[in-house]
Amino acid sequence: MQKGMTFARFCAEQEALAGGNGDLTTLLDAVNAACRRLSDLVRRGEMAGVLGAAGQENVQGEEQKKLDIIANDVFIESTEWTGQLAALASEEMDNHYPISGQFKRGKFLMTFDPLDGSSNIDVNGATGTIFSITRFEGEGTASDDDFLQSGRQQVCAGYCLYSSASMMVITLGNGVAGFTLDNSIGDFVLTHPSMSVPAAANEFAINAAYSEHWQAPVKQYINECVLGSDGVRGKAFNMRWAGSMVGDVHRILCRGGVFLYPLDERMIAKGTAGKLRLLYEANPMGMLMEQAGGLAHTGLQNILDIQPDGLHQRVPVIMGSSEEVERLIEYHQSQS
Ligand code: P6P
Repeated sequence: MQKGMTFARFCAEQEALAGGNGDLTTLLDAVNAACRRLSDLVRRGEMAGVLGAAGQENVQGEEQKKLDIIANDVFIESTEWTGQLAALASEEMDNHYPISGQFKRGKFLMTFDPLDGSSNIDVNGATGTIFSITRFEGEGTASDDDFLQSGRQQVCAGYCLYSSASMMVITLGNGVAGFTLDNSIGDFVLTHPSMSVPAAANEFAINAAYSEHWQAPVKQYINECVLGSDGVRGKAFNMRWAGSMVGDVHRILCRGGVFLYPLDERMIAKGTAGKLRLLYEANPMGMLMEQAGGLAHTGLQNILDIQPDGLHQRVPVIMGSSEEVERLIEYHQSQS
């Protein structure tokens, strides 16, 4: 482990390498502080009185936990003052959050999922915060439409995983690095300097409760994995499903695998294109996967190439080890 390489120093060096002037590092320092505050709240849980339902739904129609709302407020409060943001948008807010008159506006837009996997919070399961940063190309105040940029436009993407350890994982377009929260100094230190997804895998992540609704390409892929050594794959597979995209993606970045939240017949009947959201789940995780040598796809299109049409647009998600994603793409394209 490179001694003394803190998150702040890493971001400053990476931004300088990309020709930046330090503004992005100023913003990421604030994201670091937000995630450290959230790590403490998640860790203290019931002792901090933050568990349980909030008694209301978000724009997605999902039951909000108290910590969903608290995390959203902490993230805004920790970053809006930096002078680096034009606006913020989150899973928990119907529309964007403009930077108000008291704070200087900046040239970045940030979308975030303040507490991904929050249904795990009351049972002490893995949760996380996901963030994605793009440039504000407009003049004056930002609008919802300014956020509608493809994943290729991201200047930075990352997450903070709250699990047995709290870890920050980030890319500024030059590979993926992981930092572990060292509580003895109260900061994230570099522990995984260059995260890389193995091309081959023997582990898949999908919610198998919905198997009857899957479309043929996904059914074929999963059935072949389940047949293991006796089937066409000729090797055994394992399954994991964390109930938190951050938890599953982190495991895949560490040891390979493929994560699927595909389009299914239920969604088609409801007229939706998936469960996971493009701007603050699929795009940031997709950038991290590609930067780590993996792939992120819908089965028919690379996720990072999608031109968004709404803040809360949902997309099918297949991401992880390149050989597995390529096989799923082939099944989708040959059956479409
Ligand atoms: P299900 C969490 O709500 C989330 O958005 C992702 O983090 C996670 O992968 C997925 O939904 C879990 O969905 O249908 O298994 O509860």
